[in-house]
Amino acid sequence: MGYRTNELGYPNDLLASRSIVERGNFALIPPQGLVKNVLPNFENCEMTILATPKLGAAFVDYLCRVLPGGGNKKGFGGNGIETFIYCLEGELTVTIGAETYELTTGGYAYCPPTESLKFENKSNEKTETFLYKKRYQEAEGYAPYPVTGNTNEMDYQDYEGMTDVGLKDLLPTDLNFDMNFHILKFETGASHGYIETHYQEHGALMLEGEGLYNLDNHWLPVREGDYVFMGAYNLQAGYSVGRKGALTYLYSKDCNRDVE
Ligand code: UGY
Ligand code: MN
Repeated sequence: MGYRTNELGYPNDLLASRSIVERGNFALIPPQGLVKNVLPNFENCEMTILATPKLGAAFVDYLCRVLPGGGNKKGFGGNGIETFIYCLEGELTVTIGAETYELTTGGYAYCPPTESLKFENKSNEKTETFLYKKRYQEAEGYAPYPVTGNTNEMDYQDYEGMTDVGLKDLLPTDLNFDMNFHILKFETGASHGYIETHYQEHGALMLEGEGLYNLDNHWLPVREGDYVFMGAYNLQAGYSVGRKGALTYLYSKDCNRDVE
């Protein structure tokens, strides 16, 4: 009948949804609640808009499914807007200025605000990506530059002294950058060491596993595929529980700047 069904065969989330939206503070958006959009310059791309300023975020996050032959050839961002793309699954050819990069699963590219991000799926399979844009917050004497890498080729560092929580920094941590992307991995049973309360915002995509997430002192179940927005000063902590292995997520965090 065209219903999206869950693993038990019931229609998804018609009677209740796990989505919670506390505008300006936090939101939990499971994949069952997401819709697809068409946006200018994204050809043969299925776009899903996640956090935006309407939710209280200073950035915009998207899921972007790039169909074979699809992409953004005119360019995304530039004119003061920095952008970032993460390849969740598949292959993507990315161009920033005169340089071209071939991304595979786990690959990513940061495009500074002076350039626009162009990309194309030259493969025969769809490519799943996560996209981000934000107005770059300038600081005299500093300028960011293009960065690419692949998280599958990076090692985890112990997070805040805990051996069962690992962190990958995707961008350099120097003052040229006003934000960073990270991957955080909690082994089953691991959690943040405390409930964070900070000025910086996050958009987080759960990549694998399941657990509980404290959002403003509500402990909410989260699992692979869920998207979480954490606004400024939102109380927050992750706790990996369940049978699906480590809870891992990709997230952005503004850094190296305060309010202008
Ligand atoms: O760095 C952070 O603020 C990060 N640990 N926050 C989070 O995962 N919610
Ligand atoms: Mn945090």
